[in-house]
Amino acid sequence: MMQLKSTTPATFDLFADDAPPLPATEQIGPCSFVFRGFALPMVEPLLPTLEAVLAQAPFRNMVTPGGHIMSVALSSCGEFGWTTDRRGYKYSRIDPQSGQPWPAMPELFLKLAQAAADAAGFADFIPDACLINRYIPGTKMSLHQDKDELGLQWPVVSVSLGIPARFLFGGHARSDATTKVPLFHGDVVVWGGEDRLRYHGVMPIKQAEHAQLGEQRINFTFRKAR
Ligand code: MD6
Ligand code: FE
Repeated sequence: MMQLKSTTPATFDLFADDAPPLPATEQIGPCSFVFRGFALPMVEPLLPTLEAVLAQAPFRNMVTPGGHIMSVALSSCGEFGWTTDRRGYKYSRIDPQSGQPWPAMPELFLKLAQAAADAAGFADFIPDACLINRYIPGTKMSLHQDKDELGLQWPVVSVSLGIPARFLFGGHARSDATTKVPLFHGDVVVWGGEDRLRYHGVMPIKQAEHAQLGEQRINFTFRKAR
């Protein structure tokens, strides 16, 4: 059979100004989806809500068990927050920086996570943890699995805001091939079921500026920790 010629040149740049619109939904695994612009209808109230959370639990650069300072700054909201220090990674009810419980998860965050999980086939998702990450140009997140949660039957819902990222979605072994997924302001990725423990990461963020968020990318990841 004749092979179909691709109309996409090898050098095609998804970030170019003249790139065609991305499809509304892309399936990147048996139980994994990218929903383009899913969060856009909620962005306007989402940003001040985020500001209120960050006023209570500001971004901080945590130390990994290996002694490295993470380039991505973190905060959390919900019943549990994710922390790392020289002793290891864990979920805790208390923000070690303030000594207070993490800020409650805003209703709007919950609604967004629930709607995206539902669209991916995971009805009635009630996350108890929302990690909030800030990437500035040059920062990255190495390939890893999200496996500190007990609720592995529930998906991870990841919301991207601000400047673009190139998300890497791999397999169940660190050495497995990865798919590069461009993520833009308002995009939501959901991975669960048999894909829940797939390796993933974020390539170094390119210099860019977003009209509302400036030179940064904010990512929320919702999980069921306990
Ligand atoms: C992303 N984030 O920023 C994907 N995982 O698109 C993550 O995979 C992630 O931001 C664990 C903790 C924080 C994260
Ligand atoms: Fe992750």
